[in-house]
Amino acid sequence: ANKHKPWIEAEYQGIVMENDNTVLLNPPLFALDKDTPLRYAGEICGFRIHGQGVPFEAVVLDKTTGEGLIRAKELMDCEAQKEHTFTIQAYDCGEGPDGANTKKSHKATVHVRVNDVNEFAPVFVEKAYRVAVSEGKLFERILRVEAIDGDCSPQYSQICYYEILTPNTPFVIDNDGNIKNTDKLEYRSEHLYRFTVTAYDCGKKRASEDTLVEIEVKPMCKPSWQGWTKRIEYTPGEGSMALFPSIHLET
Ligand SMILES: [Ca+2]
Ligand SMILES: [Ca+2]
Ligand SMILES: [Ca+2]
Repeated sequence: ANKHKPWIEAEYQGIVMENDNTVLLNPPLFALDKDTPLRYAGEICGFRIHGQGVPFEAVVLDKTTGEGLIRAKELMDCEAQKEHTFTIQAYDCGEGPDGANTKKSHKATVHVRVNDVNEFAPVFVEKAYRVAVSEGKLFERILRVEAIDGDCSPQYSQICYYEILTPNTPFVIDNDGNIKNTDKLEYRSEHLYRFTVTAYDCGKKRASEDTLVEIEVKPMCKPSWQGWTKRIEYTPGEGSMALFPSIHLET
């Protein structure tokens, strides 16, 4: 007779690497049956997975010990789905070879997390950046460049470093992509700076394409007199006349 139903834990945590299908389960999957060592009634014949479109299957490795494993039916894609939750149930072999009167365990919850693989390189939002700044000033920030990354985890999708590749520029970039000048720029010596910048994700994968930054230097306006003309019309006998009524110094 088959007196007892199999027993499994209430909950399991699984980890599967992206692009793989082996699930590491904690705790390991063992279905226990108190009818052991009775043949059939004390043996585990299978696991059943419940849930809609669950891309996992469970197989029995050893009928006698009730050891089983869960594996993905297809290669996992972290970018498509990071976590899968489903339920699993064990059943014994019943009362004979025909599998009559099998008993099922309760349903256990399984959470499987997909671990990210660093497949994507950072990509700059803009192919090139151009900005114009006044000469003679030190700026807190001239512009910000930004790269994004398609991986699913912070480690492999966040940008950890930006780097100016062109040597000897009077600019620095911080880890958020903010660019500032290290020296006051002078229109007389350089009208336009061009340099390339790259980015690395926190897994040290470099951007597939660098971006170009162009910084145009605008001359400061020199102070000059405005509102005067070289020629003045004066009709004799009109008395006094202001020479340049709207003259002012523009800076
Ligand atoms: Ca049993
Ligand atoms: Ca990445
Ligand atoms: Ca990935």
